[in-house]
Amino acid sequence: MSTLRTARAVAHSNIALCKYWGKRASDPPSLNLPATGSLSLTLDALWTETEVAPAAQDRFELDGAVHADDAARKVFAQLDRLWRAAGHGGARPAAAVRSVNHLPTAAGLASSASGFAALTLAGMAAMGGAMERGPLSALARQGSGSAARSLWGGFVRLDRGVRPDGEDCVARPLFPANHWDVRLLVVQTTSGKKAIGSTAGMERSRTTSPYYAAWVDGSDADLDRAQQALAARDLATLGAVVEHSCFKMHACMLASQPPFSYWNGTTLEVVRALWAAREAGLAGYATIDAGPHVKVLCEAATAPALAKRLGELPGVVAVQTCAPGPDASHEVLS
Ligand code: 2P0
Repeated sequence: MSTLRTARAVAHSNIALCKYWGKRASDPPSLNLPATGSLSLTLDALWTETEVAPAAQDRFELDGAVHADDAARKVFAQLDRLWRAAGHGGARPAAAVRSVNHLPTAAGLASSASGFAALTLAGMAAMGGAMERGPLSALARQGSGSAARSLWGGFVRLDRGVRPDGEDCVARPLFPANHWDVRLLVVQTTSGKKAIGSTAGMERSRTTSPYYAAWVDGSDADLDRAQQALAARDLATLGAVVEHSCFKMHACMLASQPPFSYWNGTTLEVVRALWAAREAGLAGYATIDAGPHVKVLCEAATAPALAKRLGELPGVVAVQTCAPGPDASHEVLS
């Protein structure tokens, strides 16, 4: 088949409980191989829906607006990659990509995980290629590292792998969404423009932070401990690993030259209030990504009280409560 069909996919966002930060050397660099493995929770309330259809020329529409920028270039580079992986030769047919992010308005939450996962599924389905999730995860990773994890629901692990071609750097589901009734509170703090993109931030950490080697060295042990705690549904043990992974990653950024941080003042106030709440018997554990928002892992029963308490802090714009989300899905429409 050298033409495209029309296919649509839905992929949910994910938050890393053990973080990916830094890339290992790869040839070509577009393999996008992580220096650390990661472990994530897929979220029910945040997702991207993407349709790939034949068109007279390439066109990328995101949330109703046509883009011809760096984001569009990355989208079409991903379709080129999928075309080759599907076994087709020659030029890829032109495609219209329409994507809608169902993320809270202006939340400043990353959409690249759900976005590249949905694009990979819809694109491969439109091209008539194999839909096995493992190889698709390796392809999604090349669009964006965190996207490799968004093909599955529940709790997902992405090992860094050792092969130069990255074929063992593929995510896999550890536990389905119904394994454990946890919640992830997305505590949104007011946001300015990001100081530095995450790809550039990772590279600055790798090349200048004296803590980078320690960060990478500790990551496999964190993953194993987190997986064991997940299996046992042991929140205190898992939470300790989650915070350790998060704060090691942010310490690595602070120790870079020049230093950088994604936090604002409220970020730290939320963390301090969370720790105080924990002392008072409301157990929640913080993780923070390449942005100023705080994500809090807690049991379902604790979530309402914790959300209320953190939502009342000055500088907190909103608190969204997310449950474990489902697998990504796709359908071929015509
Ligand atoms: C993560 N982050 O594991 C980590 C934690 C941010 C902090 O993955 O360069 O957009 O496209 O592979 O996946 C954000 O970076 O980076 C990220 P690229 P990505 O979720």
